Amino acid sequence: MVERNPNFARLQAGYLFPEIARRRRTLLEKQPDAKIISLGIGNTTEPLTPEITKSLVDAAARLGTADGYSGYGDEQGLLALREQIAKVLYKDLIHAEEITISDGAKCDIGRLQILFGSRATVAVQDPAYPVYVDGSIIAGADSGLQYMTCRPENNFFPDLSKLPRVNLIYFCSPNNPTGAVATKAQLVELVKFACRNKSIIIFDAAYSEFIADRDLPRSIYEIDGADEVAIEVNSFSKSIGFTGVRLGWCVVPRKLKFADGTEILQDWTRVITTLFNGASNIAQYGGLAALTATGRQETQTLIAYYRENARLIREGLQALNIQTYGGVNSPYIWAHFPAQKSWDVFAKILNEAQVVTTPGAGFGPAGESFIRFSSFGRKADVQEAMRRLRPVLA
Ligand code: PGU
Repeated sequence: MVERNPNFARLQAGYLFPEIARRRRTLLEKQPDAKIISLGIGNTTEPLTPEITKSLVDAAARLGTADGYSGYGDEQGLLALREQIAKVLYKDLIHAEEITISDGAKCDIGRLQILFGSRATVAVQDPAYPVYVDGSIIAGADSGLQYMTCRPENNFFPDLSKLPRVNLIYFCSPNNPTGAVATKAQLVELVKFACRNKSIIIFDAAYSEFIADRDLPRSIYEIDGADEVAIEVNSFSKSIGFTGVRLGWCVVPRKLKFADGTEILQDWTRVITTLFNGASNIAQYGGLAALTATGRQETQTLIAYYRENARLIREGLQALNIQTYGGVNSPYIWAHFPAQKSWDVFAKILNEAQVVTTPGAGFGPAGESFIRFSSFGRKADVQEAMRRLRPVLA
């Protein structure tokens, strides 16, 4: 018999979102006619936009011709796409050669965990996207895991003076699940802390396109010195609805070095070339189209749609005297239910309103008593969900 990898025994139950899907199925078994609305998982619902759809179709059609066919590409991704990301999204703050194209931010987070291995010490925001903790546990990098509490009392920014020295600091802004966006001053503090402690920040900017406020940083590289201490992951999932198409990227600046002086990019490239054969060529042409002037406009329209949903949820909850956070420069609304258990509130909302949410406790201990509402949904469904919630939460 093969011995089970002991790391798996240390994971808490199943991954959060399949667990929520299981509870939804249980309700459907009991009430097959229930018209369930999901404001749970952050999964996009709106169709791909015209310019991007056309580029995907064209790319697929080219593959059906003798001249246009291509097989494996560069593992790092299409150079044209890397160049456009550097230019359009980073205003050349970083270089194309520092960008690798991937099949999504989650996949890159997993590969980064392979890069740093089981000896890395880790800090995560609490609450946080579960992949940082669960992935660290699977990689065996969870001994001494530090939780950086992020609650309304500290404006969802951790007290770094309490954090011991760690190798890796996962930081997500706009934050999943709290919806908080770090200010420039806060990120300056974070970067200085990482410089002082020789830590590496893994900055997850998957929701950066939701930032409307021009004073808020969209990338960690807007902060001086970040290119010496930070890796950034990002994705086309939420900005252009590529959750199913799959396309993302990772920035590993050349200035980032291991203790022995090796460029981290060198080993990252080794991971990519060994364990990943590159993102879909069709998807990459979709990404290129998203970075044209028309593609950028379409992205803004799509984001505006979800942002309007976020407003409806925020204002709907506030009208019920529920304290909410986020949902302005972020697709997530973080609602507070003091003195209640988040799984209980989740169950009440699911059973009495047939609305799926995400219980805050699923994101870490500091998420207890909070519920995350996702604005990814159809507007009519969001409106209906808010109507149903009124009698249940009033
Ligand atoms: N990073 C953050 C912070 C996320 O919230 C998500 C998706 C991802 C990365 C994944 O990006 P991809 O580029 O699509 O891989 N979070 C969603 C979906 C659930 C999940 O397990 O990824 C959520 O509801 O939190």
